[in-house]
Amino acid sequence: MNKPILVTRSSMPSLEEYIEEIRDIWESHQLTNMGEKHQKLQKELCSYLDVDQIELFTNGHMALELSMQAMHLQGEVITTPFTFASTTHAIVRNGLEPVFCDINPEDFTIDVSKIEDLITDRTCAIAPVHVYGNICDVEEIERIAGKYGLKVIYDAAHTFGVTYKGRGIGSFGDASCFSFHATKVFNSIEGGAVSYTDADFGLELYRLKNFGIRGPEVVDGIGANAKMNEFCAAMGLCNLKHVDKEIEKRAAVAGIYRKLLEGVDGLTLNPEQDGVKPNYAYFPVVFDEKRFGASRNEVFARLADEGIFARKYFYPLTNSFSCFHGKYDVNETPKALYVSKRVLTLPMYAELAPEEAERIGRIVLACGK
Ligand code: T4K
Repeated sequence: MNKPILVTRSSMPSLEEYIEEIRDIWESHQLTNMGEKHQKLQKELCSYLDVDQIELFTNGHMALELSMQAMHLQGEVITTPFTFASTTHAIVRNGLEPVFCDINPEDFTIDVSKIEDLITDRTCAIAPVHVYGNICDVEEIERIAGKYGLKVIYDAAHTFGVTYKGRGIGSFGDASCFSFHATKVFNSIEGGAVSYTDADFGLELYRLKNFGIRGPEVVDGIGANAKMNEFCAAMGLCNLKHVDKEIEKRAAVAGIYRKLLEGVDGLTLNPEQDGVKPNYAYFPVVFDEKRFGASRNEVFARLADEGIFARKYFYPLTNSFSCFHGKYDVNETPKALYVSKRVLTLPMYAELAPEEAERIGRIVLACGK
């Protein structure tokens, strides 16, 4: 029996490299609270992500939640339900009302042609999601936000290193929130960051992640604790050195899948977007059962029989979560509903061997007619 293959596998530096990076922590005893590693990672990430400023966090979720809080938003936020729980929860946990917009079934991001119809006098912001590394229509979102005076907070958890027209994706909108979770293209074990340009917003974010402390004897905000610690920052510093190579290896895996599955009747693959440098974060396939001859769930089960654990990211839709007690209607986002019932993300990580990717692709193919 082959070793199980999971949907992803964390990238890690060599043990020696990590030990070397954390060695001086044993001299400084600075374990957390914006130490040297934190500051260094912050600087290096600004440059890698091609953004003005960033603030580091314990995880991508706190980056999102505290970004919304730092903007002092009130009312409704237009977002999509085809995302991880985090996006919707960040809105609701801020006492804001999510208003769900449908997605484009081609690239899984917010359908910008539907945003304006959802704007009311209570709308304060748009929280679009760059899904699987695909970017939203940032230009149209900027136009709409400008016209109606709305804030834009991008969930950029999946778009580490992605650029659009040569510009870092985190430089669009008022804030872009990245995740550096173990399962992401770039990880700091757990971690996250917000990129932004407005210095006052940055100050507010900093205070929110550190108890609202302004100085040793001044606490003028009611903040949380969401600081990245030095061990996570050290992991980030190590992984950052290898991330370009990792993305290259992911591209090779995507190439193998694409060669086998592209053009097969009933299968829709992730698009290649114009002007975008991709990061190959995920490899989603949408299954049209009638044309392909097998449903998403059948392919999922067949792969599992072979010890291959693909995932149904993102099923169910967040607007169907039981925690919302039926408050939202999934039928208002029919395209998101259609995709969530049919999509499967295949295993994707740098160390996935070409022959394993080939085997996975062939098993998927064999499920069809
Ligand atoms: N917005 C979006 C759009 C997101 O996708 C996410 C996170 C966020 C916001 C929030 O960011 P964070 O607060 O998480 O930084 C995973 C991740 O936990 C989550 O970060 C991610 N999205 C989501 C899409 O996937 P699960 O529950 O599916 O993870 P889990 O534990 O089943 O892991 C998946 C596979 O990854 C495992 O089968 C093996 C591999 N793995 C996992 C871990 C934890 C490793 O190789 N190493 C590990 O340490 O949620």
